Amino acid sequence: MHAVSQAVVAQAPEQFPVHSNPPIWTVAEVLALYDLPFMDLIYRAQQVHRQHFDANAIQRSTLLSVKTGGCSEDCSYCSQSARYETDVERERLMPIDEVVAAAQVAKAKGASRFCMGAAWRGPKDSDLDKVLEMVREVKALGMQTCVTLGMLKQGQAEKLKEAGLDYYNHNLDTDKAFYGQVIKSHTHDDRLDTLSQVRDAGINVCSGGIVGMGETRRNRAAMLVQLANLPRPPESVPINHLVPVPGTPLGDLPPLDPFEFVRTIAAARIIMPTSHVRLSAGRQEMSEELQALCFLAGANSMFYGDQLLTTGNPDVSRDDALFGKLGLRAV
Ligand code: SAM
Ligand code: DTB
Ligand code: SF4
Repeated sequence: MHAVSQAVVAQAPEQFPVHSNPPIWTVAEVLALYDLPFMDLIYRAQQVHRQHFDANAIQRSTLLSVKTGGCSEDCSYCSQSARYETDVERERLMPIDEVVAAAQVAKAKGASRFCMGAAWRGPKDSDLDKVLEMVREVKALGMQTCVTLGMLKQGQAEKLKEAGLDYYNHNLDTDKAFYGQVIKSHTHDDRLDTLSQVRDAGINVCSGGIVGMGETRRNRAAMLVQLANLPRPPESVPINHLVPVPGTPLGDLPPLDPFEFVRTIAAARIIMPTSHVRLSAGRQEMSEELQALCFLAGANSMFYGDQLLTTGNPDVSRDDALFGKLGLRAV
């Protein structure tokens, strides 16, 4: 059975049927969560959240783009695809000492994890060797390490594990049924294949998606179901709001209704009760009140640092002030 509190079962038993263990979620069940009155949904998400986490603790990761732009892939949202005219300049793989210096700054500011991103379809073995060195050196600073390098070939995940990598980020990005409308150069199954290589190598899985790309609520629910029903749910689930980037095909999309965004966080929290749910891209465009609602809905991780990969993130001073106002603790 799903981790449903007795109180909620008593309120709406027909919506939350009994399941075998481990739970397999259906899209209909997750749509039923989305359909709950907002207050009931948030209450339920808080109950689940508090069963598994300290509700006042937020994990903070800092991102660094170690290889920017010029990517071969056709992802309609991405500033770094070589197929679109955006303001992002193509850069070479960053020297290791610069990466380590950035990680030291992130650690001093209070990030527990350092996530290095590369605009690749996947790493060449020669590039991977340099990333392995970055992982070793960042790990030696006492930080958790994460990389996001695209699709992996056989054997690459094992090398990352040997270097001490803690997390590999590889997002499903959207529902399998909507995937081909947004990403044209690889498939949802390709993404799943890399995720299973990462899992098999014993690396923690970080996988989530983007909302606000013109998908339907059903697509959002289906994406969450595809994540929750992986052989093991990801340890970390980033929920990104699309950052519309001028020059990309999705560059002028209007934002998703904020309550729909919060509902997505709450649904993720309920169906992946032991995962960290990360309030990810799009936070710069959110009010403090909306971010607080996301934390109330069960988000317990965020990107911390003035930059994401190529777009902005709230200044650390603003985030520190928000943590102070809400009594949140960084972990
Ligand atoms: N190239 C690798 C890959 O695609 O997995 C790693 C880097 S890629 C930029 C990492 C993730 O950033 C994407 O999977 C997507 O979820 C997110 N992302 C990229 N551009 C975004 C945007 N404009 N708004 C929100 N999220 C975005
Ligand atoms: C994730 O889910 N979001 C991060 C991280 N994983 C790599 C990236 C967000 C990128 C936002 C657009 C940009 O800055 O280029
Ligand atoms: Fe390349 Fe990743 Fe951007 Fe797609 S999301 S274009 S694979 S950097």
